[in-house]
Amino acid sequence: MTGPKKVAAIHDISGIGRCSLTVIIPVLSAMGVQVCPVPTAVLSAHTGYGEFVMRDLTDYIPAALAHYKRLGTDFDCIYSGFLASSEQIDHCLDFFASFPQALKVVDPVMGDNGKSYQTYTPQLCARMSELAAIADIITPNLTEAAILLGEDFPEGTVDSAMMRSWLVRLSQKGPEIVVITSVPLTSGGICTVGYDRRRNSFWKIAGEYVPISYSGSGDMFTSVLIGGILGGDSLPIAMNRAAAFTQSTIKTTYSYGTHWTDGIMFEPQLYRLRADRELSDYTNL
Ligand code: PXL
Repeated sequence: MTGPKKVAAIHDISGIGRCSLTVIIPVLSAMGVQVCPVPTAVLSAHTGYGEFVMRDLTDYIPAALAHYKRLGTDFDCIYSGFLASSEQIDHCLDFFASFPQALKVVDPVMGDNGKSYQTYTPQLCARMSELAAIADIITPNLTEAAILLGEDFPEGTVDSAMMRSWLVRLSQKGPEIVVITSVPLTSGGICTVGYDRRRNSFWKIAGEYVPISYSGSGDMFTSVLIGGILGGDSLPIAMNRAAAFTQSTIKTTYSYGTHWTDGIMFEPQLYRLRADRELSDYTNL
């Protein structure tokens, strides 16, 4: 009887390349969740293109927050992602603090494949841990997990014991739930691993290796995860839902042979987010 859940999404909007808000809005909307975008920057194309036009919206965020407070707006979830400046960390902290009832999700977007994104300064990366510390849920990929822990990016495969230790160490920084994506486990495939501190439970979703990493895959994963959790999923079911949809859209994209910068081709599959399906492909980690 309360209508759709409402998420404030603090991310950039990039004109081409399918990532951040151009993925988050359709995915969460398809899952019956209302997205209220709080853009951190407008880019002609995501940073993976190398050349792009960018307008930093650092001043916009506190002004929008002040407006929402005057209106008495409420959100069920605040979800932050790609940031354009280290001052935006302070603005996100204010945003999260202003809606204490909301689920706090931080995707600590900083890099992929062992490298940080072009616009991410060492200062911005260093401050990302302040946001992770106040979150309920964080969803780093393996590169971002390494940066948050001050570890080197692991080359080659990693074992389950090491991932359990990384999950616990990340959770000790604050968040009750930690999910790490794009993990090449020694047991095979590219896996998603998760930890729920309250239950002391570790989860793994096994995934197939696809030899290209499309932009927007992380935004897709976290959006479906949030849609699942707001809809009442347990953590392993939400991880299963998010990993299965992301994997299937990655395989759709791969079949067309498009360039990775074109991003994850989700449009043909969007309708499937509304379909009921059995989700039992998780195991203990
Ligand atoms: O998907 C992460 C992301 C979001 N926004 C911008 C990016 C990237 C990754 O490259 O460049 C602008």
